[in-house]
Amino acid sequence: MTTFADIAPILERQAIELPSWAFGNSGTRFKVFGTPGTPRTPEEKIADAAKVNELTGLAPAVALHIPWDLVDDWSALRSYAEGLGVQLGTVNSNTFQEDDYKFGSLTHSDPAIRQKAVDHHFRCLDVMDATGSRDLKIWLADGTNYPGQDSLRARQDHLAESLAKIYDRLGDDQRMVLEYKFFEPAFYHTDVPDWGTSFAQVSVLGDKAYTCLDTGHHAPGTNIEFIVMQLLRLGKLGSFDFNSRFYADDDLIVGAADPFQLFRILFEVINGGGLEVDSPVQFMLDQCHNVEDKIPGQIRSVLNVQEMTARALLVDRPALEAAQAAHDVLGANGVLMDAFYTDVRPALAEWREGRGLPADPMKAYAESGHQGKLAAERVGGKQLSWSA
Ligand code: LRH
Ligand code: MN
Ligand code: MN
Repeated sequence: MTTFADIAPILERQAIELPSWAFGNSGTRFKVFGTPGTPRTPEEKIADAAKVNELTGLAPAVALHIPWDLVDDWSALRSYAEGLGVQLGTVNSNTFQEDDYKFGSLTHSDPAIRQKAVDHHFRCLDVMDATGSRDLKIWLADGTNYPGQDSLRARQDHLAESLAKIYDRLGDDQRMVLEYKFFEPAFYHTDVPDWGTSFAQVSVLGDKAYTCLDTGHHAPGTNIEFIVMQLLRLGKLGSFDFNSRFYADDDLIVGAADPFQLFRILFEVINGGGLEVDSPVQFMLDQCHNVEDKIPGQIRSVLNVQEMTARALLVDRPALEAAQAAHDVLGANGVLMDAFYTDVRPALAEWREGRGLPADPMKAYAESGHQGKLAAERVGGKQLSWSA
């Protein structure tokens, strides 16, 4: 039997990066609702992320999106973040909001547009040098809407050539992660639609290039934990963008739509060594809070990941292996389900208190009056939206 005391040392080192854009206002193409207290500057987004870390001990870094988080002085932003107890984390490049990129960025047929997109990534690497960030995350909106619109093959070749230029500029301690998504904003094809394409592109680059798996970027019914297992097996799972979805790329709170799927993913992460000290896997959220308050939305999210990690760690592995070896189908399934149905919340609450954290971070935030204080303080200026 695995006990909570056995798994505590692993929980101790769990770290989940928060996306700066989760603290901005967001919505759908129909309406973006404003929330009182929403940040007006990158510094205010970082302060909100630091609050999540203060109450949970789980979120020591904030991911940036360039150009959404542009500042004049990156070293000053870094010192500001460190003063609040958080690091600046993954830098996300953004080549999807300029007219020049209407028909593609790193895959564009025009070499001048491709070079412009490559140069943007070079600027992101400069930012990383100043912020001390390790990872450059590339997600491309590139794709086509109609069969025949462009050459699928030529675009893939352009992508390989552009990525190689960016890879060559990575510092010794820097990495590149290539995120895939099977649709949106392009609807016929996207240039990095699936893990296989990301894997094919990053494997020819070298050891510093990995795949990023965003849980919302798969067709409904996809067995995501299988992909997790395969990428770990191949040594190419670089990072997660966690969120949950009911229909499309909903970016809802991780574990909200399908807690069992999150459990199965984390079970495969553990099996593949993804929680070990030297693991290459970076855990990150990629979410938006359209109608709920953003700070408690992020607190709920990191707690969901922690709770499912604890349950996945509690799987009685010797019992599972014995049942599997005996082809005891229902016995093996039962071992897994026993762990999934274990309520770890009381043990986690006690463990948090032992580390000087609030037993219930959601309650502590609600009772702190912090949300009201932000709403009173953050008047004037322009609230940021998730995409600026
Ligand atoms: C694309 C995506 C990608 C972007 C983020 C804002 O859907 O998941 O990670 O950087 O959303
Ligand atoms: Mn993502
Ligand atoms: Mn997405």
